[in-house]
Amino acid sequence: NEQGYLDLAQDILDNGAVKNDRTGTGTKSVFGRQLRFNMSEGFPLLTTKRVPFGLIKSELLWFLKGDTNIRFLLEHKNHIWDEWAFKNWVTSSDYDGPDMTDFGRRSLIDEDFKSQYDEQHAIFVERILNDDVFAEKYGELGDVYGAQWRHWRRVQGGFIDQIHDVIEQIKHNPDSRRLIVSAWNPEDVPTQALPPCHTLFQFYVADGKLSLQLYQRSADVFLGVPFNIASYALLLHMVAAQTGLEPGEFVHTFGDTHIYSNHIEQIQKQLQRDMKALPTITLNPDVNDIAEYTMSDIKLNGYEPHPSIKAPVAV
Ligand code: THF
Repeated sequence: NEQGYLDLAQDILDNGAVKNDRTGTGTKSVFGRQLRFNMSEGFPLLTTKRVPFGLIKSELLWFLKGDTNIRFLLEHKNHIWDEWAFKNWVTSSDYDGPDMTDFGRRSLIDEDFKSQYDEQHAIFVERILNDDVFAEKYGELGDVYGAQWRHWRRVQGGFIDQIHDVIEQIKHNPDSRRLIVSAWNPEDVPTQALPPCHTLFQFYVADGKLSLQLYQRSADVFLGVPFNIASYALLLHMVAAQTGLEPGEFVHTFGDTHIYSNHIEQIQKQLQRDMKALPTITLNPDVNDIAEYTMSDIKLNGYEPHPSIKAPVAV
């Protein structure tokens, strides 16, 4: 539950090892932790800061459609994956604007650079939305979750639709211990810009209830994890609805569990707040294909959190 999240953050602040990381930001981290969320207690969207649920919905719909192009996200005003597509654009030979090397870090420390970056980013977003050829080339993230979940490339040719297959297995073989969706492909990892953080998840059925456990190899506790908890809890609700089961527990298992050095003040502020009652969620019961949910088919009720707390995302 939410107290578990807050305790995890405090544990990292108190006991975490200081390490450097891929992004050069620096983190405090612990290894191997677990949180559990029982869906009967409410929908696990944090209340100690506002978490933008619309962005979580549109991102999950995007994954479930098997879409890997950020255009769909931009059409929903969702910018959480922009940096990764923007990086491909500004390092390509087609880009002839100002130098954007290391834009994530530089825009935090250099105001003039930040305004150049904001301008180039706005141009990029406009082009993805309005120029089909450009969008196809530079909006594409390639082998992210949508591809791994819905069209995993087979060595012999053709594709595997892991989401379709796991839903069929839950319906027809609920006692199976192989109800797994994997996003980790060792063959692809060396060439991936961002190898999947949500490496693998497994379903479990007992007493008419469906549970889901995620193994997350790398977890950005302040920015990413609140999104990740809500996203997999929503996925659990959707798969339960599609298989005629009640949502049970979401079990969130973590590998490298870290707080970025530029998120410390923000998490300390959050830790001083009191939790409020959790919201609930309602899905349109008439949807009978998991890829067919739209934004308005998913309703969040009674969410009254503390205000949001802003922090920079490490790229
Ligand atoms: N990279 C890093 N460093 N952290 C991550 O959490 C992360 N993700 C995804 C891929 N790479 C990652 C992207 N998910 C936000 C939230 C989730 C993201 C990326 C960014 C974010 O900035 N959230 C803000 C609100 C943003 C807004 O309003 O537009 C927030 O306050 O919550 C791991 O899944």
